Amino acid sequence: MQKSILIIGACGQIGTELTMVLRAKYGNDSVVASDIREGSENLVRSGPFELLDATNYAAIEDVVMHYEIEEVYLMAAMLSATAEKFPMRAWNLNMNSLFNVLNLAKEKKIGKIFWPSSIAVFGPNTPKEQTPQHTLMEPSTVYGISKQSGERWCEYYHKKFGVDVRSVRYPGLISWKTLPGGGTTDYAVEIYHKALENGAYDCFLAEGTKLPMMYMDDAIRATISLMDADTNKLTIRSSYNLGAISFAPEEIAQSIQNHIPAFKVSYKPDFRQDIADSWPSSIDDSKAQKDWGWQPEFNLEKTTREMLENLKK
Ligand code: AKB
Repeated sequence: MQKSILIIGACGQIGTELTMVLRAKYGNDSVVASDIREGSENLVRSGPFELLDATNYAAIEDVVMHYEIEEVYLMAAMLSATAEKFPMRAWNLNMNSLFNVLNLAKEKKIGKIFWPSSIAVFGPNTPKEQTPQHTLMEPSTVYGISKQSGERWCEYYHKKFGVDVRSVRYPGLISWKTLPGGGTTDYAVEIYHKALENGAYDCFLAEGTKLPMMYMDDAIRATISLMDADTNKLTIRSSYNLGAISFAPEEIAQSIQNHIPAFKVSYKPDFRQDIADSWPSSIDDSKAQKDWGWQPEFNLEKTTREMLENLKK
């Protein structure tokens, strides 16, 4: 099936892989990648690419009209750790970019939106284990507040204006193709790079900090499955809980030591510890399983094998 797709924030950790998977699925010319800066050569050269500021409504509208875009994946965002340093910039980027695409859909200029939320919508008073879909949410970070507000707006635009917006609450994402930037869960990517480069890693989170995580292939599959799902089956228009694996730094370290026995980890928690402490340890994603058949395929061992094999190359 042919359709015209725009990815905003295509050069980031998720956007880079999502663009290539969607190009393989729908054809290179059907998937327009855009970002505020150029990304990898492969991404920029393999199909249409536009320099685009996600906060500029007129610029997005121009691209949408020019390419006759039907679906938008809005992947541009400032993540948790950076957002604590630049609260107003984070709020402006995370909220204005969302309003831009919601309003384009309200005006029927685009048909369907994917917008990523995060486990950061939960806060210190949320039940930590098997965090339910519907529960107490009092996020204590700038990023979490923006994502929770975004969820409310998505649901509102769906109910009030019939906007077809779909979303998941991503856990920490682990990938080898593109580095994450400015998140609290970034340690779970850095640790593999450092294990191979130096045989040692200074972890910025403390032992015992168990967080929900996911290998990127699972995250991309979840995103596309949700976008392909029958609209009548979707019961959540804020954002779906999405789970895969949960581990603490010493557990990922152990899984690396199974391959690199001499690998050493030390723990030097910094300001990101408070952010991590406010987030869940594991996620109940039964709604996503029931509504659109979500099932993860990567456990920690499989993730570690993939990461080490690919990074070694
Ligand atoms: C972050 O750490 O900020 C992100 C997230 C969990 O949304 N990876």
